[in-house]
Amino acid sequence: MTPTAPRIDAVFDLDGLLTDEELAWRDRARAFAQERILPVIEADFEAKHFRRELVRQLGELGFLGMHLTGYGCAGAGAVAYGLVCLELEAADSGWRTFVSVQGSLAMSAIHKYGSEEQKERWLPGMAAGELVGCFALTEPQGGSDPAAMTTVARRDGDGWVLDGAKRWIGLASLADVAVVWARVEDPSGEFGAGASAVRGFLVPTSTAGFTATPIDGKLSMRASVQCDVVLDGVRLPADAMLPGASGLSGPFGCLNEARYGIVWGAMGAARSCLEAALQRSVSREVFGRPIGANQLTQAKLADMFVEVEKGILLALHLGRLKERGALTPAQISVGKLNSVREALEIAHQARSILAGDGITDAFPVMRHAANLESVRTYEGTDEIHQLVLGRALTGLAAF
Ligand code: TGC
Repeated sequence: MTPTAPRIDAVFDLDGLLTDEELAWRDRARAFAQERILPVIEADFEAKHFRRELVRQLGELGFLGMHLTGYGCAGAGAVAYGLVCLELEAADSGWRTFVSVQGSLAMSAIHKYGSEEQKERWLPGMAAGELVGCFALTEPQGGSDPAAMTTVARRDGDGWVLDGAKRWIGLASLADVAVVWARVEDPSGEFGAGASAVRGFLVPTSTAGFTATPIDGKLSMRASVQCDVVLDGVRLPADAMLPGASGLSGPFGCLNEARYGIVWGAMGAARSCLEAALQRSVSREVFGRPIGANQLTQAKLADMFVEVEKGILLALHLGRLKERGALTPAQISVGKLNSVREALEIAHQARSILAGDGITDAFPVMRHAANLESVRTYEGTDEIHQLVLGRALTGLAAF
């Protein structure tokens, strides 16, 4: 018998659980990943290069804000969006991150909370990939506690002046518009329930006082862009505020969308690692036979396969809940925690099967492992999601 690596998605009939439309979205994303990202990703990761020219193609394919309706967005279902995230992240987490930041964070914020004028101004161009958005929530002291935000928005005549700093803001140096979350100094209570409510502002990045500087020295997400942002006396008109968001539930509502995409996306990175390990296990011989013929290797492959399949089935279940409008933040925490934690473990197991070759760029595994360290940290660390679940289980908040 000639050893060949089987297709893992044929072992467990996932396609049978998807509609023809969902499969078509999945296939378009897989083709884009294979034709546009995979041929260049190792070089881009090495060179710390983000391929801006692909953004329009993502727009043409309908992937940007694809789960939103109207304003040039595709109006696709949550499962279709998840499948696109999975296929992009199977190539590189940086590209799934791009789609998340643009669609789930920046566009979702405008779509959920924006005025009609704000939606008309920004969303069609963002859906087409002509305009890029970013989402400025996290501050330099850390991302886990947005309630400690120090960026402020002060009234100035009819408008606003923003001062503060943000960090780890994806796409900020490429962006045309930033969704900036700031604490409004509002003693009159006119702009929020409290004296210092958190509100969102749409900041054209050409506005004086807005600067975004890419963070260098990253050993993860090297083919994408994360920035330090400084807001130094940024003057905005009165209508820059998002009218529909008051308080932290505003940005958290967008984080829910992005975390949902990660539930699927991380399983793409995991699948890529498993495929690499599986192929190598039948082609690499040690002690006179393929390493995949050894029981210890098979045990690793079986465990990796079980977690990939479980993770995708969980993502699918959450997606179906989301399509029914029944998905809760605690359920999203289960998915984000599980997908990223298991994807990292799968990457580590795959690396061990690849042995020394596993640390090279001949295989995608170390790149995925490095990227997943970022994914584990952003959009709520493992610990944050454990605390969300701890609170849901006990009724007691431990933060
Ligand atoms: P608390 O301050 O008590 O609650 C504030 C309000 O928010 C509501 N809320 C949510 N609403 C919707 N969805 C959720 N998931 C929500 N979680 C909380 C809450 O009901 C309350 O509403 P209201 O109307 O009563 O004021 O916050 P909490 O105690 O519920 O939550 C604490 C904790 C630790 C869970 C929360 O702070 C948290 O999730 N922290 C992690 C934040 C995080 O994920 N940071 C990473 C950001 S990554 C990012 O910004 C983008 S990275 C991508 C890139 O740019 O590249």
